[in-house]
Amino acid sequence: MTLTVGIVGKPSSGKTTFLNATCLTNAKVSEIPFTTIEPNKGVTYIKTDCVCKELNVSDNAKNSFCIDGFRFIPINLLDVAGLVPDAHKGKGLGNKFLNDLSIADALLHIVDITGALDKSGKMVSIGENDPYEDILFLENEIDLWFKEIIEREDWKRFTKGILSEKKKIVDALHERLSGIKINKKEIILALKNSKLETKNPLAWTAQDILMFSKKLRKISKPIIIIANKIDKEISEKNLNDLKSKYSGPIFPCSALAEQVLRKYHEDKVIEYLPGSTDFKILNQQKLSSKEFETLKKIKDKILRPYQGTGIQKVLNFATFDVSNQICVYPVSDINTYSDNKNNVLPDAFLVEKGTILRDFVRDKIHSDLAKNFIFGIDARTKKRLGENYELKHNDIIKIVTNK
Ligand SMILES: Nc1nc2c(ncn2[C@@H]2O[C@H](COP(=O)(O)OP(=O)(O)OP(=O)(O)O)[C@@H](O)[C@H]2O)c(=O)[nH]1
Ligand SMILES: [Mg+2]
Repeated sequence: MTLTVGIVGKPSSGKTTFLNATCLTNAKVSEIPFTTIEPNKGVTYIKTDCVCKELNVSDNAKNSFCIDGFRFIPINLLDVAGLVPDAHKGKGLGNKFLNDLSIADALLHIVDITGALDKSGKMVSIGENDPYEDILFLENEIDLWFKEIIEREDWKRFTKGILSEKKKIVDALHERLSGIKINKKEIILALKNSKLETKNPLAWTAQDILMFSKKLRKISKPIIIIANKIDKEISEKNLNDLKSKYSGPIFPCSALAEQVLRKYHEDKVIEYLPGSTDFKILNQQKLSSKEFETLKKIKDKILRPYQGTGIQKVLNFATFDVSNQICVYPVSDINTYSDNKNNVLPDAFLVEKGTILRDFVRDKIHSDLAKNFIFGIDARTKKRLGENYELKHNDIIKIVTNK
């Protein structure tokens, strides 16, 4: 399954702008809170050094694309309605729409770093809202969403059922949580992290259930913090304030700047590769002096000091660092690195670190092929790889079957 990243945050923080900028979609954006109600979906690309550089070949990418030696591999993005404090009690749009995020592997929290929006997304004077509080309330709402799914107001009945049917707690929880893309490994780890492995589920207190929900949420839907609207005057100061309160990684970002750059690139006015710290003007005549000034400002105030608009950086972080993905290139010919139609390095797949060759063939190549699978060959070393071989980042592999 393709990696899916969900976009969350309070109303008007810039979630849809982020989606539109990176997926080149046209979903509705406005400064009025709760513009988005139904989720918006898009496809975007993570950027990684392509193996074509190392092999010194020119490639013919098919399931992805390759520009200047960078391979861009698709992932899914999902933008949902804004979340406000006490959404779990029905405030704002409530939290029913969180179910839209069930398939997400990680969450991007778009924080309005200008501090000019209150918790419900209404405009207030600049700096009046503390972005740190936004981080806290949003995390809490997501954790409570997990808690609701886990206990469903019938914890006693649920746990009694486990005991009488002699089901294991892991299996019972897995059944309950299967709808939000959670596996048994994650449940076992969350039980361990909340020190509830050996405690009788019947005796779990409300505090225990909440602790377990928090640990499981952290493991299965980790939240990455984005300080959006970094283009505004006040943002740098607010970012530094936030860094002094919040110790985790924070990605400064301007969704708006990315959108402007991508639009001019599409129109062939500039050449801009997502994730770059610069762009090239191709056709200055098409730019009014005001537009030229805007682009100059983006370069001087965002691209240079922040090393890009922040969007590509955070997508890569969500994919490689948080979701532990690696990149694998299957080929048919180990000498030319091509498929059977002479396409060189046609496909690049993202798989989770720790994936073994047999599962890769079944899930990414073809489930039928997996039945006839005999072994793999490492195209670099020409060595045979067994079905339990653990894939490594940038492996180039031929799959050998008995058909
Ligand atoms: N200056 C600046 N404005 C931005 C940026 N990103 C979004 N905005 C503005 O913020 C406002 C809200 O943007 P949206 O993308 O609709 O926000 P949202 O989070 O999807 O809002 P809801 O759908 O209502 O929850 C719009 O006026 C955007 O133009 C940014 O990076 N910089
Ligand atoms: Mg929106």
